[in-house]
Amino acid sequence: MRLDVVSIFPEYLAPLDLSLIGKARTEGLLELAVHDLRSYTQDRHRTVDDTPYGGGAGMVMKPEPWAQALEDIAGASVAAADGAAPGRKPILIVPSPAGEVFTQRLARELAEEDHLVFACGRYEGIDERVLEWAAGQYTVRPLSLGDYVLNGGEVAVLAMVEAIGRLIPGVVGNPESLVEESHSDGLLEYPVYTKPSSWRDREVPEVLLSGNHGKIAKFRREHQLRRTAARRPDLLDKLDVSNFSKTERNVLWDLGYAVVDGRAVRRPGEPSGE
Ligand code: JF8
Repeated sequence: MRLDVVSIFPEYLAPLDLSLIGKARTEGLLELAVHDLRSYTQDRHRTVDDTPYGGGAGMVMKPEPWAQALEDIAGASVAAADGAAPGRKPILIVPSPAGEVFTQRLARELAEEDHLVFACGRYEGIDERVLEWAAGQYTVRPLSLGDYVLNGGEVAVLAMVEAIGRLIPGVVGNPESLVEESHSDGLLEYPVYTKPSSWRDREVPEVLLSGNHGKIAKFRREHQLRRTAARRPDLLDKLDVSNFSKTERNVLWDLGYAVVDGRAVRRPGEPSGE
């Protein structure tokens, strides 16, 4: 996979050279280039922003430096294909608080692509016409990390590249952890413990020391359900529980849920909590 990131703060993307992504890169699983948007300006002051039409606070990123950068990067993508079967358009990911929410499902989809380009905005964002124009050469995806406000796209790109990169075969050290992850799809993870078994008067749950793998699996499943009900009831509401076992349905019942038409629904008057 090829990744290009465009930013006015290329140093901000330095962590991508470290971590597991850095390793994947040196092993040739992933190609990454970070581009300074200012290198695509034409004026003496290397201007990337201007005042907003219609008024209002802050500045907006000018369209032309973006067009120069995105043309250059899409052109290099076509050249790299070098007459090979015409593939898919590269994906242009534009981090924005006004984007579709970036989820694990999206990370899995994007991990299948050949070429992702990330456009990091700053200030009040990028002139909207850039996104319209770029749709000629790219599949444009405005994406949000979540419902809170950052100062620019760089931190969002760090998170997205890590989430996508670790799904590329060979990038994660232990592929078993990916299998386990996809198993527990839609629920929070169970609590984990390590040595010592007794620490500051707190004991590791006895069942985890028992060596009884059936009981351990049941304990972990129960705690996944408890945590999810307590911390993320929105996830339980969306879950397809039609294939849940009697044991799992009993845990849901204890948590104040009944199973109706394959969905977990709150029983009236039942308190919630882990
Ligand atoms: C930005 C450019 C974001 N979840 C998120 N909150 N805020 C942002 C974000 C992204 C880009 C820019 N300000 C200027 C905020 C994402 N993704």
